[in-house]
Amino acid sequence: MKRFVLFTAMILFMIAVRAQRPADANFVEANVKPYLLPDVLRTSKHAKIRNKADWENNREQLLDLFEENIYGQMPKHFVDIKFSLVEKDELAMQGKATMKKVSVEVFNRGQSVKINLILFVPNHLRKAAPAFLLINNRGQENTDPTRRVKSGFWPAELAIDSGYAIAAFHVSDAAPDDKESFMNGVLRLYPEQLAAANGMRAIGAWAWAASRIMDYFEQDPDVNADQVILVGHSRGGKAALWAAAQDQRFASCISNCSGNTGAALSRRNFGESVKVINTNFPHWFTPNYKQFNDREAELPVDQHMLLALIAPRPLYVTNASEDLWADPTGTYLALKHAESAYALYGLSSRLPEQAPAINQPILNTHLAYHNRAGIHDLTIYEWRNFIRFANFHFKN
Ligand code: GTR
Repeated sequence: MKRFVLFTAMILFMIAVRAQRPADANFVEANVKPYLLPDVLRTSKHAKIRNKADWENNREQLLDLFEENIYGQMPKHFVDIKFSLVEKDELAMQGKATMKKVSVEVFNRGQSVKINLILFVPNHLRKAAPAFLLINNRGQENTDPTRRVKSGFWPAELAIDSGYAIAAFHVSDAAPDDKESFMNGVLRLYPEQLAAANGMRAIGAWAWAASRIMDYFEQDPDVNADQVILVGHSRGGKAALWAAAQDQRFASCISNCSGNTGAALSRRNFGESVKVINTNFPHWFTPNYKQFNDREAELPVDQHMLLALIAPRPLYVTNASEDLWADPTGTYLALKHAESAYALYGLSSRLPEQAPAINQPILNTHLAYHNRAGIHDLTIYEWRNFIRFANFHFKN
């Protein structure tokens, strides 16, 4: 009986996954049509960006283009924010770590929303710890505060042993990942967004929540708020990029297998397309984005410019070799095309012309990359490399 239920569930899951992948999606490199990317070093008025000052002057305009057309507005104002320590265990992980559960409650318009943070900090460090913050888009069990469940998605012990704090919040606190109920979170504080064609939606709300966790870190002496590395997988990786592009307090960003409207170029139209993502997940992006279904070339931006907005901070994007849906080649190219923004800060790139071989990470640089052998996932392989990357930037 149990087996039958499991088998049926698997078949239903496979049908659901298939349903999202239209027959006309392109998975053949030779079928990618020629495309022209907007130049990272030109303003929307086509003025040349020559140096760091020009770039920084144009930052807001570039962010506005992403807001207006893709991710929606990012409300900055709220009436109050309250941090409450809900639980603390100074002897977590056999005494190696201190576990804190913190509720971050934000008030606006007579409403409040609570983002629940789970945080482990290493006990052996005598100073504030650099920290990984994961935007958790999978099951809550992946970030089990009791550590009875251990998961490669968020290997807290590995981070602690390596001298990092590790934290997570669940996307459902900020915006349920569902087209009927996504508004039951952050958007209760900003109901006007729902009526706006450039209004915030779920991915924007997750990114907004990451910034509120940053507000908390800024006043927790156990965490080094100048060394917070924001991590997201897939849809969480899209939100991580958007959050880090907006909020320069994030010292670094890691976007894992984030694919379409994450780290992959939209104009290649390889794997998932803008139309497919807007159809399957209408609650992720702003209504304006739907105008670009089958019209990627008309977007005033492409995703390499979102990556460029992270400059000069260390950025790491990844792929998995079997995850063609997320377009590994288009992801690598987006990273390559972000190089010119980093160069304005005197940061030369170590990325070769062609993507590196599978399982050959490029780590000790501001633009890091790997393509792991296997399927769409966030695994211990990723985290071992994330820690090497973080050691290079924050421990040297
Ligand atoms: C897929 C979606 C992708 C990616 C992924 C995930 O169904 O098409 O854009 O976000 O979900 O979040 O795992």
